[in-house]
Amino acid sequence: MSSLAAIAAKVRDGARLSDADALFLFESEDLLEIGELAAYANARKNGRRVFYNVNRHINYSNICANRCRFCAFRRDSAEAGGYLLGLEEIRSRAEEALRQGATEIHMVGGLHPELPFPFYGEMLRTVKALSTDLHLKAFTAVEIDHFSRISGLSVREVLLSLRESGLDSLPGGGAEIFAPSVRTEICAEKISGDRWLQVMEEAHGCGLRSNATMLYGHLENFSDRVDHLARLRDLQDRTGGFQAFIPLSFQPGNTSLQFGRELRSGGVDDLKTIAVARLYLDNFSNIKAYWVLLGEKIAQVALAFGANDLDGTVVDERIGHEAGAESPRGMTRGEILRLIRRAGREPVERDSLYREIRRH
Ligand code: V47
Repeated sequence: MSSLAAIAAKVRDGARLSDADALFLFESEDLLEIGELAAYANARKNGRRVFYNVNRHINYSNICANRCRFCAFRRDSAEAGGYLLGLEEIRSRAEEALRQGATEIHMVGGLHPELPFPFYGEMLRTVKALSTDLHLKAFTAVEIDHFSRISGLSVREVLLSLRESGLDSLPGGGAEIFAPSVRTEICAEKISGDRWLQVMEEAHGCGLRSNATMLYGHLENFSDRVDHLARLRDLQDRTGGFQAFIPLSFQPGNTSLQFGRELRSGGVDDLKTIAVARLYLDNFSNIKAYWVLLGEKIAQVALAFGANDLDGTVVDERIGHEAGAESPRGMTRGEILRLIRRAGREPVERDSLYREIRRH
């Protein structure tokens, strides 16, 4: 039987929490105590340091063959507002990012029904040609699976080919919720949770690091969240290839999952989810408070609930904002530093592999 006292004892002893413990925490209303435990677990790993990076998102296309119900970003090929960025445009956005001190480009897009596989390698080479120091974190496991299907290559061959072209790591998107009963409701056409995990395992096996996400606050229940975290912890035990876990707070605007605004998760759930992730995912060093979806204020408070990473400057976020996210589309380095300092923490600029670039 789980109890907060028994869980607290495990945390103090550095013992692993069970699935039942995680469920107990999600169901508990003792937000502050859970937060304090998570802050303790985080401090043991990361002290008072909070990571951020200088990055830029480039969404090369919003045209997507899938029809995920939580997504306000996707368009059909012929639909108004559908776009595909040309290589020149991608180059010029990456160049601008470099001028602004970016060390990372985060590049993802929809499953474009017409683009051939070689286009994606060319995209990477175009950006990498600007600077070999610029880290390319590109393509979710969902895109990698798509490339494998359109090229006839295995997932491993796709990953090796993209790495040749400049791919440095994979972002954590596309995980959504692994539980099949919810997954078929919210993103029926998308690859299964098992397949997402398989692609990540292959990536880690090729020496590519990646992140992991969980989209929460829609139709899933707490058991679905625990199932999701359990599968991530299990894979991380086997590969150690995940760098950060990022809970993604569902934004209902302009989606077909919006039944009014009542599906927005709320600050208490956001903070609890960060805290439970920190406590349960004992083999993840970094829990990211993604300010774009949390909003700056909750993201800042999340630093006292177990998060140690605020993501980056981002610059031109689209996926969350199309769905009604109320945060700015980007933040300056100065704004991020202010958020971290006013939380009483020590900002550390990191590179994409979580090496320190500078302490402030
Ligand atoms: O996979 C889509 C999510 C993800 C909505 O790895 C939505 O460093 C909320 O994965 N409300 C893409 N979320 C974003 C992502 C990400 C972001 C920042 C950093 C990293 C990283 C990864 O966005 C999608 C999906 O799960 N998403 N629609 C929505 N309405």
